[in-house]
Amino acid sequence: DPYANDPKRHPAIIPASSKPFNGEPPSAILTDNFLTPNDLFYIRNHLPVPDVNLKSYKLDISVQGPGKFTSFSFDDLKRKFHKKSTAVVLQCAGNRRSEMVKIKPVKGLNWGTSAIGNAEWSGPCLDDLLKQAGIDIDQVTQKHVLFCGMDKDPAGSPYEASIPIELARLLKRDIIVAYEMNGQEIPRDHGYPVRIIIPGIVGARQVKWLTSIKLSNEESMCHWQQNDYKGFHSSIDWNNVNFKSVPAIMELPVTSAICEPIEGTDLAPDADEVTVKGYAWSGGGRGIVRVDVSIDGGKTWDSATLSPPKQPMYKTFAWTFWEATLPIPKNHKGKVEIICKAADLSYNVQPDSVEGIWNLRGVLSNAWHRVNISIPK
Ligand code: MTE
Ligand code: MO
Repeated sequence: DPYANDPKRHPAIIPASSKPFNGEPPSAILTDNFLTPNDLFYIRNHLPVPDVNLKSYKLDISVQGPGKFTSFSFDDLKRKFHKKSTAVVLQCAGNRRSEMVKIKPVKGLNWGTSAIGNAEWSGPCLDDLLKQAGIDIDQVTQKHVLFCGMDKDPAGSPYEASIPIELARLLKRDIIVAYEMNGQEIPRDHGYPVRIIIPGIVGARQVKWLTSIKLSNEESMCHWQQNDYKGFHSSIDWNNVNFKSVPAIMELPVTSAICEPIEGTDLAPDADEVTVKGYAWSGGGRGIVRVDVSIDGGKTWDSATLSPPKQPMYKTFAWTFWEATLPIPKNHKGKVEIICKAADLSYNVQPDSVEGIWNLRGVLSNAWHRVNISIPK
């Protein structure tokens, strides 16, 4: 069993699959901590978790063509470079897929609203590493940066992802070659000893168990770069899908979710208000400017109070928690629907329903989030 050596997981993590292991924390736990505790951070593995020996660990850097080649030990990464720390959200492209499944079945893990987490990642920035290797990212002619992991499929192919060179330039000093997660060594499930953190983009490119970085003329040929993690309209099915027709998902769209109260909560019969809490986040470092909440199914709205992270609005890589206390409508019939929706710095908003964004793989599920609660009479 290639999974026999996988690490133990916190009992609160709700499994979505066991081999490979995938799981998310209960949503009400998420809003307890701005920095999601390491053992409660969602886990998204495609393959068995590698067991990496720190002494023999090497990070290889290479450039296609000139073949420039450098290698760093774990000690090099820790001692030779300035250590940068940033709070960055990782979110799986499939977060909130379970809402899409209700419209029509899709292929993928049945994630709730917690395939997302926010951690402080520390390590050298990619630009410093490349400079040390004699590579100026603004000058190279290669078009992609490839990140290769140490986890392999039965045929021996590793998990790999890539980003376009323009994105690497844009995020130049924000990309972290991380060896710490929330001030501790990165747990095995999250990429021990080293993973790449590319702020503002989809989880799938945040390669764990990082073993090499390559500047290349072609993007990664890995299955999860080429034939997965792409978005399509709702008439594309598994018979007519052409994965070559659209680019790999990078920056994610604006999203928000209600973490408390949870679906099906019973309030006290005499409750006259309810406190609602959740998260909001957008890709590309776009800060959150507004979270709107409704307790009457979207007829009227209130503004939630935001707790923005201390990051610049154009480089808001962490999430924004929000909270609102809403009066229970007098004419409620024993049930109310709470809704939240966020706007980001570009005034991008969330779609009001899942129908219009349904896609065969159940990714990019960012419709208004709805939670139904009861007030017994
Ligand atoms: N990196 C490797 N090497 N192998 C993987 O399976 N999964 C990716 C990404 N990096 C993956 C990987 C996906 S799809 C996501 S959403 C994030 O890691 C999840 O990171 P986490 O498990 O630390 O939450
Ligand atoms: Mo993912």
